[in-house]
Amino acid sequence: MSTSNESLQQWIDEVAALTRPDAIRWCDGSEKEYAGLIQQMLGSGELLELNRQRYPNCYLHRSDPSDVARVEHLTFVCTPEQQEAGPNNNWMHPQEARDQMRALFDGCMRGRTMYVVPYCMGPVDSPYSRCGVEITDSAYVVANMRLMTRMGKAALERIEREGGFVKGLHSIGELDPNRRFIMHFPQDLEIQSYGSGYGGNALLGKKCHALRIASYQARSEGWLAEHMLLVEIESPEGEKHYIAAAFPSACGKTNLAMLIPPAAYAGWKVRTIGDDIAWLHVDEAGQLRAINPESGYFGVVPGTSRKTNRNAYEMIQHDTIFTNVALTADQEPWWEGKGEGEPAYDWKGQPVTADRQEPAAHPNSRFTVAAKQNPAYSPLADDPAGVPLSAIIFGGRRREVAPLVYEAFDWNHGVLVGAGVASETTAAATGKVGVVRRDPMAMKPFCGYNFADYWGHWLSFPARARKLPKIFHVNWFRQDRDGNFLWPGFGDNLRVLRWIIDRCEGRVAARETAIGYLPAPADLDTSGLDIDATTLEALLSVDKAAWRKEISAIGEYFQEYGDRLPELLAAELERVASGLQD
Ligand code: SAT
Ligand code: MN
Repeated sequence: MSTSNESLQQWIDEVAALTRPDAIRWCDGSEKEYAGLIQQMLGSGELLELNRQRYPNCYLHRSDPSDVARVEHLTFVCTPEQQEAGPNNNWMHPQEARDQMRALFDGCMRGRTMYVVPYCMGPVDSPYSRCGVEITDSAYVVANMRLMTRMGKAALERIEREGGFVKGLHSIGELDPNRRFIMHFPQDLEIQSYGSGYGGNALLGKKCHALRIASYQARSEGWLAEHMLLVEIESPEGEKHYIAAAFPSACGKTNLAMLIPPAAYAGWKVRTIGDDIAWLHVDEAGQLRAINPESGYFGVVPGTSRKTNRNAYEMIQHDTIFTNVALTADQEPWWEGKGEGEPAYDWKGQPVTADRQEPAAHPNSRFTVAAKQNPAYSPLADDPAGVPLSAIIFGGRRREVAPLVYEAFDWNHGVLVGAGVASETTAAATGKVGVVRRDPMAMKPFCGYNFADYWGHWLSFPARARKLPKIFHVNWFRQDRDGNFLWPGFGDNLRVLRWIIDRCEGRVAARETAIGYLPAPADLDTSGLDIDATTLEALLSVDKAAWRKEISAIGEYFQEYGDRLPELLAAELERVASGLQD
């Protein structure tokens, strides 16, 4: 196979000359091709077949134990000027990065097959979608890309029609952490990733393209590429709302996107449009609309049970690739919080002992599954026009300070709310877990340019759009002194979404506070919940002293951005700070 797109053909030839693969294989995205790759990986040991009766067409992949999460310290944005990448990114000069990567890629595919994977992020017929080609020497990456993106023939046809595409070059290399880099060249719409086979490091359509490169591209083209789930909520009366929500990795985006209404909410319907990434565009009528550029989910497995997320639990019973979960004695996948079965082998394949200290499944073990397997899948995920947004929600994992929910005064204040997001770190990236860090718009690891310029871009939307969604902040993770969660979370989060929707419709009042509008306890529906007045008060109040500290911490954080920080954002911070004085 070859292509009529000359720049694509030339790039493939150059990469082949550098990496020296034994064979080159174009991927067409067909069922047959996927089946063949699975057979090949079963033969090579890259995949293990799971219990065929209980988990048909499900496979387990065990990563190299040093390669189980994104590596932020090895991820770089390579722009000519360091200031373009900003203090939020690791930076390297493009030439230096290219030289370094060239040395790594030199001859790295000897004895291997080089796969050429054309893909489209977003519905193939949507004007909002963008294409890319990933070249990789990993069959596991190809199989995952087929589940996560619209991969193959149709994508290649669009590339040949349109011309432009993002170039992503990937090799697992030697899986040596000392020879591992994920480099982005936003000006050239190019990604180079070496030495990791894991998720966001290796499936280049996801974080590398759909967030880092896309955010850069979106800025110059007037749209936004965001780390957001997309969910459709339908009331018993048939009123529909579309909500986008940004939370850091492993903070419950997938659970919220697939929420099962609690018993008290019979007749409400919640459908998933996306669980990780949203691209936001202003349409011709001036309305902000969103598409999910992905077509599958790469979700955290531990904690997924019939009780916590029945939709996710059901969708991963068949045709799923599991990565780094544990195994039962009869070859079923097992993880902490599954609620059934017992592990016999841990994620490394070692027999599990009764006195084990470590979890049997890796805390960042993942499922890869096609979105259509989700019982709550919304066909609107395939709509080229996307969905009109009613609300944008920001959130993080905070033991204290942030109330259960509050609404920003207006869009510009909402940008401050997003820019001020902080969250405890999780196992989705290597490093310490549970440390509070600033994670603006949940984009800290994913924004492809200087955050100051990114906030400026967000602040440009009132001038671009006639109808913008309202902005909210939520925190499902408040704890008491003994570490108990104050809010039940999961399905009951619909109660909070209901307040949000009522605010969008102007149906419910709110208490004005210095940080934004909060629900009066009586306006948040807690009927049937076992939650006392004191707890509710704690969830819905603003501790001024704690917030003065919070605002001053945000101010300190903003100082890293120097005079590049938009004045409007500094003014919003000032406004909130002065409201907290009295
Ligand atoms: O590894 S991924 O980046 O794909 C998942 C995540 O961290 O959100
Ligand atoms: Mn994510």
